[in-house]
Amino acid sequence: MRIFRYRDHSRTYLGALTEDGTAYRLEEPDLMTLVGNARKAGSSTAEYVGGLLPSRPLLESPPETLDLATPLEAPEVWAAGVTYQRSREARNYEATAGRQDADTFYDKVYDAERPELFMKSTAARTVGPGEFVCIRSDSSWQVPEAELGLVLDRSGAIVGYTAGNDMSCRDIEGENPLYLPQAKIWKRSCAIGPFVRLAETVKDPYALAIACRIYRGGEKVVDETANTGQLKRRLEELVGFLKRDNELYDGTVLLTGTCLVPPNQFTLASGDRIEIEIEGIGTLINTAIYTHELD
Ligand code: DO4
Ligand code: MG
Repeated sequence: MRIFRYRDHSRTYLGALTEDGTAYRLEEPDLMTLVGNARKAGSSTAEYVGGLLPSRPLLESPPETLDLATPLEAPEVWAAGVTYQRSREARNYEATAGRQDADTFYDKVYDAERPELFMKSTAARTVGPGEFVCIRSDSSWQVPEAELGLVLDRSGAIVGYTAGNDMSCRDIEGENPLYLPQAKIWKRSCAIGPFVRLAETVKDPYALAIACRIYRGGEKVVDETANTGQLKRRLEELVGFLKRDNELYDGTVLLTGTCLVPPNQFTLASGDRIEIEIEGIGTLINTAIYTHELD
């Protein structure tokens, strides 16, 4: 069972997509309300939503043809870093001018007990499917990072999974790790969606294929694939560190790190179409433009 949101005549609606591809409009305002109602009824969210569907209107068109929004308004998006060997290699490359033999803090964090976790985005900076993501005007080495996103409640329980894009500036981060917030956070530097697959309907979150495709002028210029099976850490481990002495809000999203890095010579250009696909969860599509091109 997957949950999504879409706009229609200046209203935003919640929708549910069943395993057989049938979509329904829901009356509830948001995902976390469904989760709360299901708990009160003593059932899983998927069972609870399944029970609602016979009385809810069927959507004639497939969700992909609707004006999709973020699947939830995540108050905060956090992100984990260097959780895959591929990310460790890429971070070392940008920080050491290509010398792969250096023992960097990226090597250390990959093996350390404490993971790298950072604040990635707020609701106002996070965009949904079909919206523009932005590239910075002061970076000449920018990439999308395709990541599995965990949707959490305030206790840190994983209520669902979504696709996320942790837009990143490799040159700014490579110049000095203290620049990380500038390499990671700016206007529209994060995208999530289009679906949240309810956690209880995902058989194995460590066996999901992830793909990142980038098209320029209609031509595919990046085509990378990986699998969440390559994740170095357990999901509960990442959430456990995020919760420590911290306050989580219902609907917080934790991006779990990237396993896909475009070739080193690649940088995003205005007009690039980015597709991030996670098996069983969905495909997040955004076009990159400079912030000054927005209006
Ligand atoms: O160390 C910087 C962040 C790395 C990151 O965002 C990732 O591995 O996905
Ligand atoms: Mg990342």
